[in-house]
Amino acid sequence: MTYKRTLVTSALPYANGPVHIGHLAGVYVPADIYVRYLRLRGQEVLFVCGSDEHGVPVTIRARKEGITTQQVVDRYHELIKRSFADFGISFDIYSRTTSQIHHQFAADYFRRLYDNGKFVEQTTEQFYDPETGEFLTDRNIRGECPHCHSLGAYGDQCEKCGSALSPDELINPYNAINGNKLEKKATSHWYLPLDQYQTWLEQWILEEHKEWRPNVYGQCKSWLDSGLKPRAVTRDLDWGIPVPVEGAEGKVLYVWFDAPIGYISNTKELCDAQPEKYGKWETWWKDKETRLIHFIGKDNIVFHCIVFPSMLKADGSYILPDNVPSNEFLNLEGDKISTSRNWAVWLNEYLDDFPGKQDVLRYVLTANAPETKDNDFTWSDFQARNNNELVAIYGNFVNRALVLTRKYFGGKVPECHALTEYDQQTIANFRDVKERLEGLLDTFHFRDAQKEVMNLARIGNKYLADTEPWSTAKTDMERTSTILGIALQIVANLSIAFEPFLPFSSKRLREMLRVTDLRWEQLGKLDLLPAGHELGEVSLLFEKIEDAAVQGQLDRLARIKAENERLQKEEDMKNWQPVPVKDATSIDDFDKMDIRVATVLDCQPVKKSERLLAFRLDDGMGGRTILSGIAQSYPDPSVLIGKQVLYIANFPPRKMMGQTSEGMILSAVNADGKLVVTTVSKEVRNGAQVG
Ligand code: B3M
Ligand code: ZN
Repeated sequence: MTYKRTLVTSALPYANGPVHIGHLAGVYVPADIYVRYLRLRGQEVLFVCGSDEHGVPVTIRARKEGITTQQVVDRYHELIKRSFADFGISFDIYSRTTSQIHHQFAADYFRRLYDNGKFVEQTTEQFYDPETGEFLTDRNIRGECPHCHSLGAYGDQCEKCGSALSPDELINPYNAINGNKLEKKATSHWYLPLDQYQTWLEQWILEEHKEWRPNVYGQCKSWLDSGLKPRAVTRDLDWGIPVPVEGAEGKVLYVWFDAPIGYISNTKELCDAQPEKYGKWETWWKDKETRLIHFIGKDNIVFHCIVFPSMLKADGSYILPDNVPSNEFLNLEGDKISTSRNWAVWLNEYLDDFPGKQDVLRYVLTANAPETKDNDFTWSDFQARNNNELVAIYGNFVNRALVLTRKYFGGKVPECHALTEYDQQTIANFRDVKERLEGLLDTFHFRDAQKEVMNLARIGNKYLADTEPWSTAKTDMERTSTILGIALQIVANLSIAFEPFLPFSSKRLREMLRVTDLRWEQLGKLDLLPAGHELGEVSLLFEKIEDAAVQGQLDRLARIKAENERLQKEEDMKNWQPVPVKDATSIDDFDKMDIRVATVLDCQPVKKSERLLAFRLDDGMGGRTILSGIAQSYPDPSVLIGKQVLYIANFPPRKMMGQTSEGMILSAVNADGKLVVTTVSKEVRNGAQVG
């Protein structure tokens, strides 16, 4: 299929906090590289995004800060918009889902599907806070995890053990906002019957889009294999787009119904405002000669590959996404990036600490892009890639070529004379560079594409190092002229090839070369700068990043980690509720248990186990070993050596990880979910019985 134009969307970031490096790496830098590349090729492109301002995350932030939700989204919409602009994310429009245009467009979209009978209405029992009269969404319900008994598990997931949960599984569920106990109450909502789109989705995705990234295709396949179920598209909330149906007061459109429609309403907003430049919005969303590409993070795959396409299919007049190049997640110094835990590098703060270094971050995030698996951002790697690649290879090569041309040829591009074998070999590297890069960029392999371009800089840098124009200048100016002539043509190629990745330094380089109209089609040619062309002022493209700057960032993260641990402990203690007492037992039952005291002679982690510690005990009866699953609670088990502990002596011996465990150490489950070994209040004989 050939397309006349490309419509690129990037996920609408929640307006509940600033944007961080994970957003850039996962979604926005890849999308911007792609759009800049298509524009550079002269193609018709529209790049659409905006703030996602409904949904629970923004209301949680508002409650936390004691301000209105509108104040939260107003603050973060502006901050996010400015951050994206600061990093050269070149949207044609960055709008927002609290706009009047979007509210109207999304409500009309819902109503059209409703009138055409595309929804089913269902009544279900939901968790409800009788005191506030509110129904609660999964993220606003917390309780004890049934798996690891952590007390702060959310209604959709336990962050301690990672288990996916539903609110009904939680023990003692409570309202995360005020701690109130919850009840169940009937409520009715409209559902998009995804099961009715199962067959069509299996054909459209699994048969017609085998080219989608394996992580995307695989996730869609597992959703389809598990069988699609109807999905609620409305919620009992007071923040969102009111459901445009009589009798639906107090209900709003589910955020994941309205947000993707934001892509369309933002397009309409732009086209209605500048029809002469962008034409009609329907051309972008309904004309089959438009190619639609969604850039997202992996947690949004089901919404962009299954839910939103089903919404578009239900309407019937829209085009469907041709590809959804989703990235995996970027971690920070080995830990998951988290807005709520402030475990992030915020874009606005990065620029305070590294002013003018947008391209450095763009480069490092692309070099480490989590395109097929989660990846990790470390400050040491950030410094290394800047100093060893951008400064030492690309920057050094450009600076040498320009400075030497100024020194020996008055800043004018010199003639190329007879070429040596080595010159020919160097030039040969550029012959198919355009096709190589197009092959990578057209298939969203931005990490490999950037590496390819940096290789070209490496070739240029090596060419100067090998030919040493600073030496030939002493004896052979003709040779020097050819060397620098070739080097400058390579520099001109780099100003084109790096443009999608490093727009800021590419712009500066074009100014130094005093060229404005280099086009993608010219890539690979080594006649871009005519002999005699006068170059501009020279300055360093990149500068070294010192250890102190990196240490400052690591110190900041250490402070955040310590603060998070303090807050988590506080939160656990505040929310702690003892689990209900078990059913009545009897003294006879208790007497069957033989609990004894023993001294810990040694305590070591068990190899290949993340949970087990091996206790070697002096039990006053010849000694024994007991394996206990408390390793996560005792990172340094040696603290237990010498302590007297309580254990059950008459459990049958059990083989575990190649060792025999004779009994069970008794531990208490603390409020933070950690296990604390029980002991005696003063020394007693080993072997003493506990009653
Ligand atoms: N607001 C972003 C997220 O899940 C979500 C994307 C909406 S795109 C329509 O982090
Ligand atoms: Zn858990």
